Amino acid sequence: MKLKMVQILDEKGNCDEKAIDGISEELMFKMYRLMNLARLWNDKALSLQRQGRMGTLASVRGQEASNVGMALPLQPEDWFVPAFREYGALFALGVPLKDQYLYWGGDERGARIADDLKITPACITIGAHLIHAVGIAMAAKIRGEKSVVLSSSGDGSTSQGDFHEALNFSAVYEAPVVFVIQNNHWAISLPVEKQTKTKTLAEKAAAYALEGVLVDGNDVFAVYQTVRKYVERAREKSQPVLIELVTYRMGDHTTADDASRYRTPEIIKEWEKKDPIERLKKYLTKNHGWSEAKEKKLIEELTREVETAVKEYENVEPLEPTHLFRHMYHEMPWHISEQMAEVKEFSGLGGK
Ligand SMILES: Cc1ncc(C[n+]2csc(CCOP(=O)(O)OP(=O)(O)O)c2C)c(N)n1
Repeated sequence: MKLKMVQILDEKGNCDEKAIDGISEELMFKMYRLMNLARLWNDKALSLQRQGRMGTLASVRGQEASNVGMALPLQPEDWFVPAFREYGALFALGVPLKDQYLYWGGDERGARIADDLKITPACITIGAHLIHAVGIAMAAKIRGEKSVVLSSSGDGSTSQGDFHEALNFSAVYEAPVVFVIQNNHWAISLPVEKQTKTKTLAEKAAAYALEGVLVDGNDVFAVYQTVRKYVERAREKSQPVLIELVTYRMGDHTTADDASRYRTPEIIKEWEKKDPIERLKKYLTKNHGWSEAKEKKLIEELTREVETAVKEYENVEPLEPTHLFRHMYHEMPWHISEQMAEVKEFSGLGGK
């Protein structure tokens, strides 16, 4: 099967103006701002992790166009059902920067999404949330609501049974779901070529009689236009779709990984040329009066925003350690009670 990749903005920042119909100048600058914000937030989090001020982090570097471009077409009534490498999308949808620092700092309060945002918590169990996405979409359909569900997962999720069950069910019952795969080429140290014999992930849609769409995931215009088109189609006709965003994980899998053990620096150099932020910057400079002075001002402003979020995060009163044991059982089993008492004793919170 041969799928043509949707690309609007090339690596040199050239763009087919007809293809960006509906993307205002204001929206372009919003995209640029959000992509830079995701990167600065990410780099700060990596440095905090190295200083022992943050937990394990899954870097989003390189995937900013996919993240931002997929989130912006969503309407307030739509649901976003993410995996875990999507904080660029979360910021675009209004999740506070501080909350994501809390989350990656190991504080469960960071997983709490505000009630007015239709976003499910990060799903670490690979692919499991695709089933949830279908369930939410079916509920909306049965209730006659016009909301659409956008799920995002990595290439690794396509090797899970849940992925196939979700696609099949959504096709048979016509659930309004847009399945987005961020193909960043790696599932930890396993390259995508070792996960599948197919040339693309998008073509797997054919097995379920769904449309499969292949998109340059480092081209924010292509991501936005494609996702917008299929979100609106799902809303109007309740038709699911599989969209593969071809991007690249520029960092390690997480801060607990060392990617230099399984990939060469050359490949990183190749993907640096396709950098999603640089690409949009070139386009904005050529066509919308972007300048180094404006760039400096933007980066300063975003850096201040990030620093403020770090302060807010570090000023949150830590949870007392016994919190770990709560919320799981209505009645705590004896062995958990015993462990909680031990933690209390050793953490100086008072004995048994
Ligand atoms: C069901 C399941 N199996 C294994 C893991 C361990 N694990 C964590 S991340 C990951 C790789 C995921 O790769 P991908 O889906 O491509 O997403 P990416 O990390 O590249 O964003 C694996 C195997 C897990 N979290 N869940």
